[in-house]
Amino acid sequence: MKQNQAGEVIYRKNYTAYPWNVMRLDLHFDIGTETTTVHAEMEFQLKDDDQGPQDIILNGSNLQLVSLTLNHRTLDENDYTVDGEKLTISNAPAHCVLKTEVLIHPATNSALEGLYVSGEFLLTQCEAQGFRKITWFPDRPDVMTTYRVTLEADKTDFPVLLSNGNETNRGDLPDGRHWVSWEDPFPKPAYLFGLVAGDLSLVQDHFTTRSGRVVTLKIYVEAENLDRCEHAMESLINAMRWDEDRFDLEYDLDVYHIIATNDFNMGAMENKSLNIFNTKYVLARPDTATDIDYQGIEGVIGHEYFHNWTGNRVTCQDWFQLTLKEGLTVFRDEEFSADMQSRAVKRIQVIRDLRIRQFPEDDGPMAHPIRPDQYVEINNFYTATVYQKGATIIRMYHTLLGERGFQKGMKLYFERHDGQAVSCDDFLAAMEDANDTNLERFARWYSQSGTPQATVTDHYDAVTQKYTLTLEQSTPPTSDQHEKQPLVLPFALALLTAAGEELPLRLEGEAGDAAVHRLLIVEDARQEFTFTNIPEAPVPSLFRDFSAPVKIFYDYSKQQLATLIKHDSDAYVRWDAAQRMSTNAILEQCQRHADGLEMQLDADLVEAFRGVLSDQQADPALLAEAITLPDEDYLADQIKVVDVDGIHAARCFIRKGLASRLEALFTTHYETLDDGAAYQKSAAAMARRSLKNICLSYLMETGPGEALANSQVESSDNMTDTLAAIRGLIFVDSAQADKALSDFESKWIDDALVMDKWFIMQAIKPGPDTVNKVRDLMQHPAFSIKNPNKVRALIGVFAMLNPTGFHAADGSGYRFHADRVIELDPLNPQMAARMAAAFNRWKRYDEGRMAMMKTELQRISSVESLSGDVTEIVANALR
Ligand code: 0A1
Ligand code: ZN
Repeated sequence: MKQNQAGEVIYRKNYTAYPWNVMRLDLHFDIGTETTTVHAEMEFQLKDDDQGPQDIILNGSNLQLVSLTLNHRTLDENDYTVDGEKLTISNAPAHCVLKTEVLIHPATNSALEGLYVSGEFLLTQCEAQGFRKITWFPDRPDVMTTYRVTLEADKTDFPVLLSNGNETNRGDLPDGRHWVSWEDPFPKPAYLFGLVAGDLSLVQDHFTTRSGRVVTLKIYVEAENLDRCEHAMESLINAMRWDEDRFDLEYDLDVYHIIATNDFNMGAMENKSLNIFNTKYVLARPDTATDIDYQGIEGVIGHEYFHNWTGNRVTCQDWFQLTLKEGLTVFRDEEFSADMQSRAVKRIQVIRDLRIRQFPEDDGPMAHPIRPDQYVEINNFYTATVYQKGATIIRMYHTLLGERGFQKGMKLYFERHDGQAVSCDDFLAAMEDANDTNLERFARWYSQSGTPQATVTDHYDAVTQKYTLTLEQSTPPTSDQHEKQPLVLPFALALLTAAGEELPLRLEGEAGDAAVHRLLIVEDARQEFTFTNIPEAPVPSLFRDFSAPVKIFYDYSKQQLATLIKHDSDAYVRWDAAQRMSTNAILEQCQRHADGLEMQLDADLVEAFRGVLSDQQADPALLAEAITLPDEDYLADQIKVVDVDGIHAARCFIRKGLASRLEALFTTHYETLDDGAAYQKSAAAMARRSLKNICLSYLMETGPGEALANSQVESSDNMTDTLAAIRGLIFVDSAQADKALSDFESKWIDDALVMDKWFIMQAIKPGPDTVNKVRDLMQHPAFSIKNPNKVRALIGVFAMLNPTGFHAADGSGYRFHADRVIELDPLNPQMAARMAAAFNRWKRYDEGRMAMMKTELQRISSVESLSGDVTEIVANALR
């Protein structure tokens, strides 16, 4: 039975503590691929033992119950009831030991939740509610206990047997079998349980913590991937050191495992000392992984490692508090990446990601606060809102309190709550108390959904030399919430002269030294700030470093934007100014396209880009960001009714125009950066590749591009350059594209991760014909609908990153995609729900497309025994 098929809504306000303490859990697994036998022994102690005997309620899903004993007495059906996913044992004494035996079937588990098979091994995924697919247990994060686990299996098929904590013993058994036992001394919730059994190869290193603990680091992969673990190991060691240096946090066990699997619904999972990773976030070699992949690995390895404190040592009281661990841990991994790479570039990537992925959530049918108030299926709430917006809320604490104040708050949080399951309120209270401050208003960020709009207007009085900025904030109603309140906005700003000088900022009535960069705190719906001694009408540099996650409205002139692009010392503001200028230019042409007028190239944009490309001082990676045009979905978000083809046409027109007007500059850069030097992993080398390849992408629009791309395919010694060149050839429909693709295919046919890239390159190609290509590719031997990476690469990319394909006017993209959601649902409801979300914003399109998308949503919703996961997404979309 699927989770919550009944569509029951769970409310945060109904939280009640579990009445029992679980004193310990002993598990014994008799491992088999077809059938695994699970023995569990748990000791219960009633929290309030003044009461008489009470019921024990346990969760279980798809378990074949063999036996149940309570204090050595075998229970029969008069002693317990099973109702759906709940097992109730009536009138258990205040202290008791419950033993269960169940059978589970890994080989037929295609949902990849609970115990399942991947290649030559078995593994588990328990977050959020997968432990109930393994054995009967109170599967909720506030029930924490210590685990002792014994794994027994055939020694040839399952030489490696792993679980959480330290290995305590092992031995051989008759008939070629063996066993290994594990003990995790740290009490943990069931969602952090992990088990791995099978034939895996090992890469090993060690890290000595500041206090002298020698930690063995083990990365387990399939044998053919042994030469692709170096970067992951280095990232892990860097993460361990960084957490000591920056957060004063040390690792707490003698061993740390990472296991890489091709079959995983998400990126990775932080099981205590037994992290399980999607191979995408472990395996890398210069010829198989791009620079983005390398950065992703560093970030995700960091993320899972940092969970050891923010998530594992202190965990969540209930799933509504998910952002307590996720927002905080994303903030930590962002800071880690910023400290390892270029802070400015990382910041821009994070902001772009938030705008592209999270802002649309606020504007769609699944809008929710970072701490939701209700859900049907918790798996649908592993969202950009909980993760990425959650991280921006943590960043705002950091901005308001400063690094020192923030770290004081963290310290108090751990002092108070180590070993506990707590709520976001506890985190906020620790920040307040450590800093002796009141964050009551700030707490609204946890309960209010939606993207606030900050509208800035200004007035300059040349006579008094006063400059007044007025900031008005409001949050538009969202699908889940109509009334909105003003929020606390950290408002970082500077004022620039037309020549780009930063002016000293003194508010009316202030004396003393004046800083050129100020952090103001906005709390009300409308606030005015008057600055004195301002010698000329300034250019405002607003929400520097994106100090609050808001949509910023200020009516910049082109001249002002040009000043910011050229001179602002804040990388985000510079980048944002360039994005604004490009966005305006593209949307203007989109309008002309709609009006049947000829499109025109904006001369100011050309000059601004020329300026950027002529900057000799700047980090090449920042230049690359600045000249990357906003993507089509972001552009679509800026207009009322999405004009899919108009946006595509206008963006292509501007790209082409820029390419031809600035061909000489692009060429010079390309030639300088394409220096024939051997691949290097450094941040500087990555920065150079990023600028080189964005230049190549422009040059593809003009004469020399094709030849350059062809020779880049030939000479490349790394995947970043290879992919950039092939993608370029595909986009311009080069006669060489097919050959490049088929050479790539023959070379990498046996490599699952690299073949994902091959699928992506084809699924992302703009235009209404791509749907047919995607349909054909589903028959390719390297594709499997059961594998989430393949589904994301081919189906997900087509539906979410290919607007002119998915939204083809004849509805073929929609029909194809709805068929895939329906096909996936019985196999893997979590993945099906993620795919179904492609239709979420159907109401933003023209009537024809709206009607077709609605039809597809209705078709999905009418499928018999549709999972709770997909039902929640589709029902919300149709509401
Ligand atoms: N806690 C993990 C994310 C995760 C969530 C659910 C999963 O399976 C359904 C797997 C991983 C993280 O934040 O990395
Ligand atoms: Zn996480």
